[in-house]
Amino acid sequence: MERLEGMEEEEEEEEEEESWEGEQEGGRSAEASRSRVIVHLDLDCFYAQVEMIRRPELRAKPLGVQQKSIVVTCNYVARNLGVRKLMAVEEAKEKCPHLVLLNGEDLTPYRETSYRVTELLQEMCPLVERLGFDENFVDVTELVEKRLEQHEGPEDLAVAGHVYGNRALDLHDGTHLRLLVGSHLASAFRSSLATTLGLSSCAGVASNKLLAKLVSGTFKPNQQTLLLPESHQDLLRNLGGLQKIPGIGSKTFKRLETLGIETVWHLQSFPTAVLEKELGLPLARRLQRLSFGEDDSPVAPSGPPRSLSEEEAFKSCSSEAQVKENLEKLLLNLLERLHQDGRRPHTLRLALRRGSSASRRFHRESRQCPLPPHLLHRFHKGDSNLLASLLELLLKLFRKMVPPEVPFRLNLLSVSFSNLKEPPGSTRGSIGFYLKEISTPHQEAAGGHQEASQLQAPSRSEATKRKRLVEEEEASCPTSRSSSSPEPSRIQLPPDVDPQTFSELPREVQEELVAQWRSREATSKPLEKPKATRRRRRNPPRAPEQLNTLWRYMEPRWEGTPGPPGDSEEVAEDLGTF
Ligand code: TTP
Ligand code: MG
Repeated sequence: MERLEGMEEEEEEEEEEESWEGEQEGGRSAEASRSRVIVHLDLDCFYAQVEMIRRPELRAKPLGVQQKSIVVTCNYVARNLGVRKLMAVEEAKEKCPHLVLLNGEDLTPYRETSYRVTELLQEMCPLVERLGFDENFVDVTELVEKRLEQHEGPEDLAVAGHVYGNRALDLHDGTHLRLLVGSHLASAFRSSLATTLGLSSCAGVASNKLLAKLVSGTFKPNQQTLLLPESHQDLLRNLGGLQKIPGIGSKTFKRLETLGIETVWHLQSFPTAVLEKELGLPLARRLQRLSFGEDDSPVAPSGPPRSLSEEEAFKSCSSEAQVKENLEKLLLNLLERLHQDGRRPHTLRLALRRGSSASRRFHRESRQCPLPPHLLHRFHKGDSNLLASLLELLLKLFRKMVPPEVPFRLNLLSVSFSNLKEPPGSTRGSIGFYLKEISTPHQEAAGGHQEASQLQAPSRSEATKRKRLVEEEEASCPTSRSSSSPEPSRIQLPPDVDPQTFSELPREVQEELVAQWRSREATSKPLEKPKATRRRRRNPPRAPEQLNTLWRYMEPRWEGTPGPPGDSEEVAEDLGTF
């Protein structure tokens, strides 16, 4: 990576191989993963469902959601009439002249609904990982075990939904039994999404993320499928193209094709030594494991997004005036979202994709820079010059990639704010804030700060959820451990803190809290009630969008195909001053 005057130059291959499969830390052993129960949920015709909720009179009509000249999705009424996802508008209208088309270029309603879905799932199970806008993984292993313990077996011996390949379950087999209970939980999740949010979904139940995702679309819409270990190979071999396997992107697919490997079966039976020689040991092993349906990757609970981004795809943008106009539009949306998020960005990034050359179809170039300190404190103050200053920075980044005298033709511009941090002095996102939220009713009443509705003792699931928030905060605000820190168990806790909750916190968090209380004592400043309590409770931590399997959204199937939905997950660094 080359540094240019405080900017980071970065060239990205958009369609990239995903670290789908678990070589990461925290991955479980193959033995343990066999006994897991994972549910994958995918909302039906997501954008179209959101539109039908907004306009119920359209439910029975064929409905498509249009971005530029593409129908990005359509409801199942339209699908029954031959319209397909990602069909050109022209073709969709030929298939279905009565198709109602709604513009879906403003992603706000989809994004908001998407977070509500994840939030609802998190209330039912703490281990939820978002994947894109309309998919979530839930690791229900522990819930299943608890249910089995409580009822000394499953409450209901019938599977909820389908069993892949229509296989019969053996109730003497522990794995079958756990998957059976998993199917009941999946059904409960789906019912809850339907009754609370009015959204229908499909689910897959299997022993790992890969298989749960692969099986969930077997019956659509509004259905679910359980996969028994005995059917793993059938599912994989019936997939068709290797590209259906998340983790095998088009680049890898092409490399495999040149080796004559086109199907799952080919990959499974290809001599390992040759594959290792051609692709290198890690990739070869990873691919072959995927081809056998092996995936140890844990369901990683999603935290708040690490960056917020907006992008615009177009047929052509070839003048600085157009660039400026587009950047301003993107910035306005981003500033609105930042305002809702409450954190402050420290890094600004611009990405673009040039239009013409076929060889650069998937290629984005980007530059980023740290936001200058004088701009940082102007966020969230309705500063009218902020937009102009940011625009100026973006244009400088733009000119680093496209020198003034060089003609250009772009088909995508993307702006993102990353390195998001709570503003100084904010208690909203501090770990202390979350800890205070889980204080006991008695203590809260004594403190007199909380609203009546919050004086209830938190339910177990709420407590778990909040505890997770504490952990997420900790993860995003690493603290250095001081060797001279006092033993947290020996310290005098402030009266508004529940000792039980405190004792359950990780040591680092305890130490940070102690440090906060000490400095509070030193300045004799009473703990203020966090002003944003209500908003934070309505908007729980947002999850990063997982781009790993979303590469397909970025592939410009047609000129002007819209870009990916969602916030990209990017790790940004400060790179000196701009
Ligand atoms: P999908 O889950 O692929 O599609 P879907 O939910 O509309 O339909 P299905 O019932 O088959 O699951 O994608 C989720 C949303 O993402 C979709 O509603 C529209 C959007 N999207 C894009 O913006 N670009 C794309 O290329 C695709 C495939 C989807
Ligand atoms: Mg979907």
